[in-house]
Amino acid sequence: MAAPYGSQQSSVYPESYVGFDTITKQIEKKLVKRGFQFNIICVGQTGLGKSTLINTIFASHLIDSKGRFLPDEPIRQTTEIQTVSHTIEENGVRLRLNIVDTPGYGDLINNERCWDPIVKYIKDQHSAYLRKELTAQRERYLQDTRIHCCLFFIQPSGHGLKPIDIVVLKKLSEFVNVVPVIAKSDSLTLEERAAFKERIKEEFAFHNLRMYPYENEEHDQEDLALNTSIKGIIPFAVVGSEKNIVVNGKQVRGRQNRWGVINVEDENHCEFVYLRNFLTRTHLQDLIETTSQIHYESFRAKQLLALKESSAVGGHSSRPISPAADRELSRNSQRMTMNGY
Ligand SMILES: Nc1nc2c(ncn2[C@@H]2O[C@H](COP(=O)(O)OP(=O)(O)OP(=O)(O)O)[C@@H](O)[C@H]2O)c(=O)[nH]1
Ligand SMILES: [Mg+2]
Repeated sequence: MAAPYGSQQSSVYPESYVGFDTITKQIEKKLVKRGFQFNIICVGQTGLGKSTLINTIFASHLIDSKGRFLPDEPIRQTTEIQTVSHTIEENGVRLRLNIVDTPGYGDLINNERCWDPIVKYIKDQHSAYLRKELTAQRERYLQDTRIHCCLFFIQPSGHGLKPIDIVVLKKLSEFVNVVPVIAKSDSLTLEERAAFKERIKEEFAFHNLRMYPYENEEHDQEDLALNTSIKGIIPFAVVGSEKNIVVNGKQVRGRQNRWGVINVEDENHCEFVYLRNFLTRTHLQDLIETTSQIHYESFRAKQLLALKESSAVGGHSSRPISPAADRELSRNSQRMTMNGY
């Protein structure tokens, strides 16, 4: 609320001032109080640095990656889907960031349907939200575990996408906003990186793979310009590291090689900072909104339609709304049986 009743002074507010322009402040205050939740999932073939990048984003050792700190340590590998959460606060705004780490796929003898658990996990979050939404006495504010962004890791081969990646990307992009990243991009020269990006984009177009951000009629000039510039960078060429290294007396997150240091946060070395800005500064709200309005909406519509059809076909178990509705329902199901549905 802007000011207590009776405290407005005529010298401050003109006669004609009604005060509905404070609605933006009122909404902001309510939203800030509630806080925000943002859910990301990392998907890709095994050993591409998913767990390491999550660590880099959180800048602390929260998830075990395959990286070894001592030579005789055994190799660590992500073996199950696991979530790491952090609540970040900036100027009074609370953001709960959940990053879901997934086991890498593609290193088994039979890789058929090895991506199923990941796709199922994403769908399950939609189902859980739908179930909560449909309960008779639903909560005022539903906890949102739906995945807002899927970071898809591409091997820095320089050649193009692997057949398995194309299959997985096709599946994922039906349900979630997919943002591709080139993993371990320190292995590519600048020219190789630029050529690889172009090749990957051509493959997306050729295989009709819909990557985020999407075209949207509601976008104004500013949104369009922002998306055009971000599409020029995607797939982000990233480098991850779990270590801090001292460069010129300053601690930086980086990778020490025989010939020097790669500073993860240096824009001349890799595009990690662009990815972080994209996720937290420029597209956070749009990723959440697109999940809810496009992916969840289409999932919801399909589920409810299937539910309606199954109750229309088999449907005397559910209680009719009224005798007339019941007669209509049985007429419809008779008609459907006669038509061979
Ligand atoms: N050169 C280079 N190596 C990296 C990078 N990121 C991670 N690594 C190394 O790659 C190895 C695998 O990293 P992980 O983060 O465990 O990979 P992952 O994708 O989580 O592996 P899975 O859990 O098996 O799917 C480790 O030795 C990391 O130190 C990178 O950006 N560049
Ligand atoms: Mg891992």
